[in-house]
Amino acid sequence: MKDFRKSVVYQIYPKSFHDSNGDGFGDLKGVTEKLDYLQTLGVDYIWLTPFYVSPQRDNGYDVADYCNIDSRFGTMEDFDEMVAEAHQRGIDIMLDMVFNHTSTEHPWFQKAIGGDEKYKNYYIFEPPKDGKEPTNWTSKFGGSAWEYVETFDEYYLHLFDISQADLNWENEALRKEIYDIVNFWIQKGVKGFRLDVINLISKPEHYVDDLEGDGRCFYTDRPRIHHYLKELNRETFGRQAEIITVGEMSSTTIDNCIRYSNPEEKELSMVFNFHHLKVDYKDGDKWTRMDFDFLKLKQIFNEWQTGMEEGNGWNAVFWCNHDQPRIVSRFGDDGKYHGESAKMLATAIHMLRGTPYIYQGEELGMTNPSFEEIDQYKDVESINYYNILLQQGKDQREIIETLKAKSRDNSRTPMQWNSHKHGGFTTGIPWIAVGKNFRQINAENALKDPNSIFYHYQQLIRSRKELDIIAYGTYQPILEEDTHIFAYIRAYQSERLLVINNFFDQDTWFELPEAIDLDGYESKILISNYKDSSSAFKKMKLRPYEAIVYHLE
Ligand code: TEU
Repeated sequence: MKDFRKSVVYQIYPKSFHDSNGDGFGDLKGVTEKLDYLQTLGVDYIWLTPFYVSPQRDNGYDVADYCNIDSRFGTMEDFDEMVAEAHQRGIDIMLDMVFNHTSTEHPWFQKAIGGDEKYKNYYIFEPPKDGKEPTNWTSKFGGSAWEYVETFDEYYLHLFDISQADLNWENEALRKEIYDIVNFWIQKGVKGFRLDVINLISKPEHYVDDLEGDGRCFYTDRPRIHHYLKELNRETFGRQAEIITVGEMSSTTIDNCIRYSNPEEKELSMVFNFHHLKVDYKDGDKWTRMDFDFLKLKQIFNEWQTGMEEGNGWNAVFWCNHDQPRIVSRFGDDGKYHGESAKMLATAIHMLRGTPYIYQGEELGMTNPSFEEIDQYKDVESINYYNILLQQGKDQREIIETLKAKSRDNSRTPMQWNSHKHGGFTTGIPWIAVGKNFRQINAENALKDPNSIFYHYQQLIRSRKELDIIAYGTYQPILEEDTHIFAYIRAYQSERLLVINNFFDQDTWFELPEAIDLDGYESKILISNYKDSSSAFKKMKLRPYEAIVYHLE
């Protein structure tokens, strides 16, 4: 049985991964065709974002049928073939389950607005207050979180798009439907689940205005959430020890994440949190531009690493996903030090205590595409905010500059396979444009170059299999005040790992603090991103974005 702490998960956004039939839209057969590539990389699981029947307003996070495959992605036969072919290569499948909301095209919602009380109770309908929305809460994608339904003179809640209606988890019949869906996929051989914004499902009994914020304090990590997760676990994946789960936790806390992921609580295997990816938000607002705050980034990692370790919780560790800009363009350098910085960022994350997640193309150092025109953007959130910022009177060019840095489409451009037209993603017209640098940055080039970012990732993954310390070691931050270096020590039995990362494009000096006693160890370099890194670890000059991991025995 696989140990999720020794595993690495690779995230696939099927729509942008590989198109097998030339319709410009990636599909499941396209995934199957690329399994050899993933086996070469060495990953244990692939997490596929939703490919279920959906109107695609939010690229599949608006599900209209949880147990069938959207024809754009293929058929159930294609799915079965993908699972079988993946298993043959030692790769298991993790599915993305969106249970905070459904599409308004889901038959449940259609019956609900048709007046069927049973299904109306699957959702959250509230009467108007003073002739207006029940509360002042805002949607994560902009605008009110409530949409009016004239026939009932009531509003339904949607924390995301208008077409994503929030489900009522208080309703036992709804919960039962959800367990049936999870069990359906378990029977089909799925070995993992990623649960979309799962910490938002516990809603309040009474709906009131949020006088200080957007409403999130009323539905984030609320008390019933732990009850729901325990029940979900008991009724579905908890019955099979080998199934792993990861919860996507929005605006969460360490204390809650310990409860979500401590094995004794019987909720989930691990959790995503996003605090480290908000260090380039000015005053907490995503739609601003600012250099990342390096000391804050370190502080957040250190708090989460030590906090989760103390509570016996488990983090999913990551830089990239389909909602985040490309990390090399964000905290690295997508120009002069492209290779060095991409490898450094990979090293910094993979050596942490937690299960690493790699987002498609990250292993190639794919960059933000710098789309200049609004019609190149496809994401509902980006388009909504473009309009909101325009209405606020912001300059159109300025808004595009912000989208270039912040849009979720930055990570959704097609996977760059080779230097053929559209990067080898499709023989048709891709649904979203391919990054302009696909002739240099692509999988074919990476596989030919022994020095590529790809092989650095491969080595990090292999090391995790070979050395228990990477999975099981404790975490100790060092040089917490250093303004250039992110460094830490992992310890396991009599072994140590010393992990040193220069996050900037200048030379800087590393010196092991005197209080840290690493005398008497034999040291060797486990991995580094320069050919001739110093083998002495106590004091050294680090070059731009240099990353070195010493294994001490
Ligand atoms: O995302 C949850 C979420 O709140 C964010 O990642 C959000 O996209 C971002 O903070 C907005 O700035 C999950 C999915 O990953 C995302 O793709 C979906 O759109 C969303 O849930 C709704 O299902």
